[in-house]
Amino acid sequence: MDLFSDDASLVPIPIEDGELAMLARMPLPASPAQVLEQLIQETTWRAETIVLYGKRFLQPRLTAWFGEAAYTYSGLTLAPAPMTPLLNGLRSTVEDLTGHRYNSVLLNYYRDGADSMGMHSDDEPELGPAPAIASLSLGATRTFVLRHKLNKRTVKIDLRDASLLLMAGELQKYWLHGINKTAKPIGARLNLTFRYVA
Ligand SMILES: O=C(O)CCC(=O)C(=O)O
Ligand SMILES: [Mn+2]
Repeated sequence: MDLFSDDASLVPIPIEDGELAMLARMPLPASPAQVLEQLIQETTWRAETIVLYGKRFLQPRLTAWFGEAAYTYSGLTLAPAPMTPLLNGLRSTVEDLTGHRYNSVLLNYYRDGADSMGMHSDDEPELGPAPAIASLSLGATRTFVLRHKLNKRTVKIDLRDASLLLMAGELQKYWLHGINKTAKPIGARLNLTFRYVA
């Protein structure tokens, strides 16, 4: 499958029961490495505790939530920070490229291959029934895994430096997604998911 295009338009990725589209390299205000470094430096990162089966665990990654409203997921409420000029600029490029509006962004910082995100859907009620979620990746390539909730089919997509992935339609209703750990010696990765929270 050819997911790469020279112009700045997203290429649809054929998938049943949802919509996916990808831009191999999103235009950025500086080099991807510079944007990654600035975001890592200027963000107040949090190591959140989650409760699973009555036990407390530290999430295997660092996070930060920017936008107007607080956000609740997995029983965790993230207090919002105002968007920085850099994040506002990225948001406006992502809005132009995807044709959707976003008022919030969740930053996930995967420090190395031991950091991960469990399989989940972004299906919180405040995102609406068919949310458009735009995911910008910076740094080390990680494999984005999708698993269909009914037919259990698995789709894997490499999310490379500066790539933009749009999840839309009924994708969150029918599919789980996540980032597995990897034993490969890899560096840091940042992922920014732009969302519209009602
Ligand atoms: O890191 C990624 O690519 C996935 C992030 C994600 O699924 C989320 O923030 O909900
Ligand atoms: Mn997600």
